[in-house]
Parts: sequence; C-alpha cells; structure tokens
Amino acid sequence: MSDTPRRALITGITGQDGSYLAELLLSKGYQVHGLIRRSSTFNTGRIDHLYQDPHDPEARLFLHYGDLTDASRLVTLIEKIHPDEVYHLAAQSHVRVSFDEPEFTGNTTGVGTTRLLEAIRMVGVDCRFYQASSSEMFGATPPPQNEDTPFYPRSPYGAAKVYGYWIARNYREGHNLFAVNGILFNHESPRRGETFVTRKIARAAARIARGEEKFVYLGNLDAIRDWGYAPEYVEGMWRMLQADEPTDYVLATGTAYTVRDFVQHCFAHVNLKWEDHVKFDESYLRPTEVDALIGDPAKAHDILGWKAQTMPDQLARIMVDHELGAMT
Ligand code: NAP
Ligand code: G4F
Repeated sequence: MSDTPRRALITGITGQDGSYLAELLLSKGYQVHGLIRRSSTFNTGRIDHLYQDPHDPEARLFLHYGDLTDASRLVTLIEKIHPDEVYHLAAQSHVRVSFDEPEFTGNTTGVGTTRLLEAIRMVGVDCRFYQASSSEMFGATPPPQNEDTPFYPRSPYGAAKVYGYWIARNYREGHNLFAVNGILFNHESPRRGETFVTRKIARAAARIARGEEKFVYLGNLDAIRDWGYAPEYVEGMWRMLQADEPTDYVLATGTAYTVRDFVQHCFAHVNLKWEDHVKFDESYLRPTEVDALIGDPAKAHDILGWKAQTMPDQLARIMVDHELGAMT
C-alpha cells in the first residue's frame, strides 16, 4: 500500500466549515490545500492554529491565493495540486447581504461553482467533488424537507445555490464526475461569522452579562431553523466523499427552534431575561423570508451512518460559554 497522503483541496478554508474540515482532514493524514483570498488584513484567524512551515518536508497544509471569479487561476491550481478530493465551500454565504449584492452573489456562489467544475474537467483530474448546497434552496417549501423536496429559493443566495446544486449534478450525470451535494441545514459554532444570528445573539448575551452592552437589535424572531453543530457536519461532508456512489444528502438535526427560542436559551444561560435586552430593528428583515427549515436527515443516517449529536439548546450553551471565555 502506498504511503502517499491523499490530497484534498478546500475552497473557503478560512470560513467556519473550512477550518473544521481542515482540522478533520489533517487528523486523518491528508495533505490539505486551501484556497485563500488576498485581503488587506489577515483573514486566516480560524486556521492560524493549524499553520505549518511550508518548507518543512513534513508539512501537510498549504495555502494558495485564488478567487472563485478567476477561472484561469482555478485551472492552474487544479493542475498543480491534482487533488483526490475537492471540497467546494467558498461562497458569499450571507443571505441578507445577497439582497444587497445579488449579482456578486450569483457570480461567486453560483457561477464560481461552474468555474471550479470546469477547471477539474479541463485538467482531466480524477477526483471526488463536494458541493456545499444549502437548506436555503427549499425556501418557501414547507418542512420537513428532504432530498426529494422541491426547491423554492427566497433570496439571491438561495437562487445561486440552486444553480450550484444543478451544475454539480450535471457534471455528475454529463461528465461522470463523482460529485455530491451536501444539502446542509444551518450549522453553527464559536467560529460562526459574527453577523449570523446565533453568533450575534451568543456574543450579545455574554457582553450584556458582563455589563459591556445593554441591548441587541434583531429582526424576525419567528423564523424557524434547524440548528446543528458545525464540527459534526464537516464529518458528514467527508463521509459523503467516501461513499460507494455519488448522491445527494441532507444533514440536519430534525429539530425546530425559533430565533426567539435561541435568544431565550442564550440569555437564560447567563441568568438574564431576554425581553429586557432585545430590541427590534427592521433593517435586519429580508425582502422575502424563509419561514421554516426543518430537515429530515434519514438518508444520511441510513447510508453514511451520520447523525447529529448536538441539539440547539446545547449549541446555545457552547456558543455563550465560548463568548464568556473569550472575554476573560
Ligand atoms: P463562511 O464562514 O461564510 O465562509 C465562506 C468562505 O468562502 C470564506 O473562506 C471566504 O473567504 C470564502 N470566499 C467567499 N467569497 C470567495 C471568493 N470570491 N473566492 C474565494 N473564496 C471566497 O461560510 P460557512 O458557514 O463556513 O459555509 C461554508 C459553505 O457552506 C458556504 O458555501 C455556505 O454557503 C454553505 N452552507 C453553510 C451553511 C451554514 O449553516 N453554515 C449551511 C448550508 C450551506 P474569506 O474568509 O476571505 O471571506
Ligand atoms: O443566521 P442567519 O443569517 O442564517 P440564514 O439566513 O438561515 O442562512 C444561513 O443558513 C443557511 C442554511 O439554511 C446557509 F445556507 C447560509 O449560508 C447561512 O449560513 O439568519 C437566521 C434567521 C433568519 O430567519 C433571519 O431573518 O434569523 C433571522 N434574524 C433575525 N434577526 C436575523 C437577525 N439574522 C441575522 N443574520 N441577523 C439578525 O439580526
């Protein structure tokens, strides 16, 4: 048996999921390559703890500048890395922002997927491909949602992800690529971006408990989401690419929580009454809202043996505890 490590390319390695996936793949012995964007400030905070000197012959983590809007760069990178597995996580991933930047979101989150798939096809590399699809694609279709539920996206982001989903399937069916769509419901962690609602609430609860702020301003508290814990979801991504056949899977907890429930749990954890500290700001409302996402992960359980372990109440405590710890 060869001891050459398997090579994985992660787009979006600097994001929440990319950072957990890089940890997981390094722990499994992979050589991990990550696509990063040039920015005027450091953007590698979530993966700095994984840094390895690239001159070290033992190094297994390598970062490469690139962007989803730069097709020729994607071709040269695929040629250089020759990955066995590609995890395509990079995207403009914020739903509210996608209403402000619909064209940019379509270009990166949607067409960026085609650029990467074309790079793989043009170079002719034999690899497996994971597409970060989203429960946001279900949009207005009522729960529970599974792999057979029709899509009805309610945002430019959701529409771009539907395009990404179908283009990945097209490369599977048309070009025989081992391409899978992971249709992931919301998953969170202490590494979640600060402007997503769970992290925003957890931070606010901790800061208010410490007397550093008095109020947090939120939009729609009635929205229902199925919130899981991100490290468990990246394990599911990996399992999808180890399966015998390429197919699409929902990952979810199967539980329903409103934004209000999440607020209540976070504030109760620091012994505060949330009603005293939460105010409404209409600027956080969306032109069209996704009212309810509740996933049915039975297929992932049956075929991959994957099951979410952390439920939303426990997730709320993990996130608030992290914020309390981060400030001491
Ligand atoms: P995230 O934290 O927002 O990370 C997004 C990543 O994409 C970052 O590394 C970002 O780089 C990179 N990126 C953005 N635009 C890019 C571009 N033009 N070129 C190259 N890289 C670019 O997202 P996440 O929560 O980890 O989610 C990972 C993926 O899963 C995304 O595709 C998201 O849409 C999808 N998804 C997420 C969830 C969820 O609940 N978290 C659920 C379903 C699907 P910078 O660090 O430089 O900004
Ligand atoms: O945390 P959110 O911004 O996440 P959203 O829109 O569900 O999208 C996330 O999950 C998707 C999977 O379904 C991913 F594909 C996507 O990339 C992203 O990771 O908002 C959750 C809910 C919404 O209903 C929103 O209207 O919270 C509501 N909300 C209420 N107040 C707020 C706020 N959302 C944000 N971001 N900020 C608020 O102040």
